[in-house]
Amino acid sequence: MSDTSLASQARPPLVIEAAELRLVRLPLVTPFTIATGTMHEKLFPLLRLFSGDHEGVAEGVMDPLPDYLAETTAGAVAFLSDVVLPGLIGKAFANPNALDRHFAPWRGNRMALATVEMAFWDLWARSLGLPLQTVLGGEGDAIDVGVSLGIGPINGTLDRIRAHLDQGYKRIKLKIMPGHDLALIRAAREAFPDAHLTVDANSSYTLADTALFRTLDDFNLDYIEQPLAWDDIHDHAVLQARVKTPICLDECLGTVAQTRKALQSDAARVVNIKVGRVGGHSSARAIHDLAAAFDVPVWCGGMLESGVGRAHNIHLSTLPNFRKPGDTSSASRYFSRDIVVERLEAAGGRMPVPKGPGTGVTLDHDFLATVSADVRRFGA
Ligand code: OSB
Ligand code: MG
Repeated sequence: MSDTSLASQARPPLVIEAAELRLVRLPLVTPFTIATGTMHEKLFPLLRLFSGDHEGVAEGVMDPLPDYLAETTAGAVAFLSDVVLPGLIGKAFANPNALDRHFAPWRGNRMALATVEMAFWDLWARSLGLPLQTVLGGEGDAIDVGVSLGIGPINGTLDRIRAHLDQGYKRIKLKIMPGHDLALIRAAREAFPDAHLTVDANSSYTLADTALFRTLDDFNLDYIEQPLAWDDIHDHAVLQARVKTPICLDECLGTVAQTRKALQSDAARVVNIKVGRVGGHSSARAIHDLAAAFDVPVWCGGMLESGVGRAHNIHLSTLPNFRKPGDTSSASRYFSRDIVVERLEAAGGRMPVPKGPGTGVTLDHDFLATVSADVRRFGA
């Protein structure tokens, strides 16, 4: 077994010499509608950290409005620019866990802090000349992937399901909300009796909708993702006791401690891990290990990431308890042009892991310049 223990790396600590933060705006090929609204473009902070000849890159997954979780793009950019990044310049960290300790006093802001943490993992892996998956403890050169389909007319959704199954995607996740649920699920199951189907409600129901979720037990769904309030683990435990279909939590799980409470109370029999949502790779890995101890499978969620975040997600997904297909589908489904040179495309429902040190992807600087705003430098 290769030694990935952080403490054993007898190397000088990495000094964060400089940082660069910018806003990137990419139009979406297909508008994406979920219970809370429709996205037409992806606006995200892109962070580069520099040390010697090496660079690490990550993107923030918070949204412009606090309608998925509480963080916002504007809030994150202010927090990173005014507080976090100035405090990091010139500081040395032996490994990514040391960075976690630096952030420990701060509450919330998991997505903002994850942006820094993930960029540092990339930087650190590149400085060691190792793929991100290797330093995270994963292996394998491809991962299973599914797709997440937004809300739309039923007939069009059935066509999209068929097209993605034909491409080999291993699981279809359908977004639902009150008034857009049973008829869609019934039609999808009738048309595709053997497909791995799941639904994601993005917190749009309450326990008053228990009868609907009991009905869904008839449709052989792999799981029901985040049916109830974004901050209510307890009610999900109550619902899980009332239905047979496994409940999967997304929004509710921001920390390892929250995940422990969910697993101990049987509020989640499947766990969606989004690296950004949980504060970075260290926390994602701890949640992965905790879920494994409960024999609960995890899968990697997505936030319509560019190739930068997508590559981070793919590397993480090579850890062994990622036992269900993730949302990390082909970049071309989201963007007509990506900000990385490498094309992150799935084939036959398998997404190849980008090769080389760190995330294995390289910024396309010429294109990036045309979609960037508000570029800020910190340090040298
Ligand atoms: O709940 O998983 C979610 C996108 C934006 C906000 C929340 C969610 C999603 C997705 C998209 O489902 C997953 C993807 O294709 O990246
Ligand atoms: Mg979700």
